[in-house]
Amino acid sequence: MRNPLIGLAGKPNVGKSTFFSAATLASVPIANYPFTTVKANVGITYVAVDCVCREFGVQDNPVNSACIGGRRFIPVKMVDCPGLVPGAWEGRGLGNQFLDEVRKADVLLLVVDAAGSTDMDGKPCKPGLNDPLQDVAFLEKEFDMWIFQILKKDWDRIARKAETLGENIVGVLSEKLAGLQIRRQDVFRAVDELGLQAKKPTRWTEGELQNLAKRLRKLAKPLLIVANKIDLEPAEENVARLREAGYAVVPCSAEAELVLRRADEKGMIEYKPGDKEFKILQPQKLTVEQTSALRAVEEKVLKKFGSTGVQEALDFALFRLLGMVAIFPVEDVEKLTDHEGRVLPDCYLVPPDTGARDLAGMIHSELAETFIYAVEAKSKRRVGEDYRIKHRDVIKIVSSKGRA
Ligand SMILES: Nc1nc2c(ncn2[C@@H]2O[C@H](COP(=O)(O)OP(=O)(O)O)[C@@H](O)[C@H]2O)c(=O)[nH]1
Ligand SMILES: [Mg+2]
Repeated sequence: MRNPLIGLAGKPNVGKSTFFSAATLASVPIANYPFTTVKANVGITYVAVDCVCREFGVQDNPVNSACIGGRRFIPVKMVDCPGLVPGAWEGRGLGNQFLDEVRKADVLLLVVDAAGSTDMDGKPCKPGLNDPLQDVAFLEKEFDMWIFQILKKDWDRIARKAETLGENIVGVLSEKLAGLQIRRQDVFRAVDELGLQAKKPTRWTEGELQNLAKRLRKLAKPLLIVANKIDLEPAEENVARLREAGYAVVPCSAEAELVLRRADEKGMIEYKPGDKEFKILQPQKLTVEQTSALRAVEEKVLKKFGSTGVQEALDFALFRLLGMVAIFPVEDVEKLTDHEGRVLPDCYLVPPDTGARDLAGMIHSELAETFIYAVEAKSKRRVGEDYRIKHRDVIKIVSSKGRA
């Protein structure tokens, strides 16, 4: 089953790497490591859902994920992309390298310095001097121009060939854009919404190609604004301005999350990602500096914003923007166990509108072919292949083969 990839993008110095370090700090040890090769800038982070263990009143034995205080943490991959500067699409800065990383992402966390303490090129400046709204505008333009440039390359030849051979332009474009995680259904929708289906591809104007690029980017790379550095004074007003402009925004302090996770890792505090508070375990063991750093996080971030925003941003990206559905497969719907008797061992993420047979195929291709029906454990109801998997469903697949 293909797990989604979260891309961290933004200007230099806005806090992407801090966010990455905090989010990938292994506070959640998992036995069954699902990813093999991991590059330096690719890490494992977790999205969290309310586990079903409490609803069923059982003690679970998580395998592919972790259950902490009733929250189930599910691993997903995240890539920290090199910083983007204006003109990256033309190769400025680390432009090409950047775009090569972002190509594979399914959803983007656009990290901005909400305190306005970094200039357009990512150099530190006095807080409040830079406008994060302008950053968002330039970053969106970079993405759009990048896709536009790919579309435009060889366009005349491709358009002529498609017309001559009577090929469907949606198919041709989908092939061209496949490496960017742009799906055929996105291409179809974008072409349709712009009324381009009725027009010969050789007649599509440059402006129409630009609009198409923009539309495709919005469909295929949904983005969440991570308004970072909210611990600094001018940030709060900018968060409001970003929201007024219609963006999905999560206020965030990556640095605060890093402080908390490191303190938790060392056993100084008890803190679970996403929490609105933490507990100091052994106050006498903390230095004065450590205590004051923790108090600052409490006062400037947690009390004001309800959390550091790191976990919230990850969860928002996967569950709200991508509409992913968390599902617990089991073999025994009474005991909620797998074939080894482990209770609610796994939690998987599946795309929206996944059907019961699709799910069977994601678990094991053979299971889709021999699928008979499924059982939804909360209602103990038998459901057919077209049943749409719901968020936090517990599902048993029944097949003619019987699964090994
Ligand atoms: N005040 C504040 N500074 C932060 C925060 N997150 C990151 N920084 C600082 O911003 C600077 C750039 O961070 P870094 O993660 O390297 O940014 P990147 O270039 O986007 O990867 C560093 O000095 C960080 O300590 C935050 O939440 N609050
Ligand atoms: Mg960095």
